[in-house]
This record gives sequence, structure tokens and C-alpha cells, in this order.
Amino acid sequence: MADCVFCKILNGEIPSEKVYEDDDFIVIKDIKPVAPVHLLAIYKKHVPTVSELSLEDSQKMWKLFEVIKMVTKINGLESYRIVQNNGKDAGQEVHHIHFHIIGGRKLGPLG
Ligand code: D5M
Repeated sequence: MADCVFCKILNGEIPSEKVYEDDDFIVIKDIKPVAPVHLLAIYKKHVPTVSELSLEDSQKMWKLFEVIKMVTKINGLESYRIVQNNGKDAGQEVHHIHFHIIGGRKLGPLG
């Protein structure tokens, strides 16, 4: 998608701090971290929200948890939060499916 910031990161138009990459996912450092560790696991295919995932996309999501296990281990996180926003009222700013991985400090209650 031409005006999608994550598509631009994926095609190299915008720089990012890459932590991990495979055929389906890339993990980068969030530009506006809310905790000492704040990573974004981005699904490479441009799908705006979970509601728009095809069955084929959903079937690839199990891999995401293997990726999260790996990057949290590398970052020494025993406790962490996974956040995934869908739609404006949920606070989604970038309409390209991604998962926040947040940790490295004591986290407060969900709002
Ligand atoms: O989260 C979107 C997140 O994407 C938000 O935490 C900032 C982050 N962001 C935006 N642009 C960049 C770039 N260029 N690099 C790294 N991180 C970025 P959402 O769930 O959509 O609200």
C-alpha cells in the first residue's frame, strides 16, 4: 500500500531498527517506545485489521508466537505484554496488522 508506513519500512523506503525477519513477519523497535523494550511484530502482507485476515493469513499466525518467544528471550523478558489494536477507537494508528511486544518495566492495568 503506497501510503502505509509499515509497507514503506518493509520495502526499505523508511529505515527501521530491525530485530528479526522471516518470510511472513518482521520485528522492529517501536519509534515511540512506552517501555524499555517495545517491539512491533509486523505481518508482511498488508492486512489492515484482524477482521480482514483470510483463513490462509490466520493459519500463519501460529508462527507469530514462535517469533515472540524468540525475540522476548533474546531481550531477556520474562514478563511482557502483547497488544494488538484494531480500528480507531482501539487506538490503531497504523492500519497494517502488527503486534506490540512491551516489557522491561512493571506494567500498569490495561485501559
Ligand atoms: O501502533 C502503531 C505504532 O507504530 C506506534 O507505537 C508508533 C509506531 N510507529 C509508527 N511509525 C513507525 C516507524 N517509522 N518506525 C517504528 N515504529 C513506528 P498502533 O497499534 O497502530 O497504534
